[in-house]
Amino acid sequence: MSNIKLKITGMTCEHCVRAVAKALEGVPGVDKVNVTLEPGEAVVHGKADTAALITAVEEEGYKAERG
Ligand SMILES: [Cu+2]
Repeated sequence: MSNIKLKITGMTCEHCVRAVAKALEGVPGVDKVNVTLEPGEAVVHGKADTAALITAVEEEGYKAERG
């Protein structure tokens, strides 16, 4: 069990926050996510692959990097 923190770029409102959270929740190994708009960040609890998390966010149209 570990936490992975991601910097998310491109979120502008709560709708974006929910879209990113939903995308991250769909990645295997994710237990819980906490996404914030200000700052644009996601903390992912579980044992998911970081690259898979970044890909999931990018598929929603946002940019993610390890933060
Ligand atoms: Cu939005």
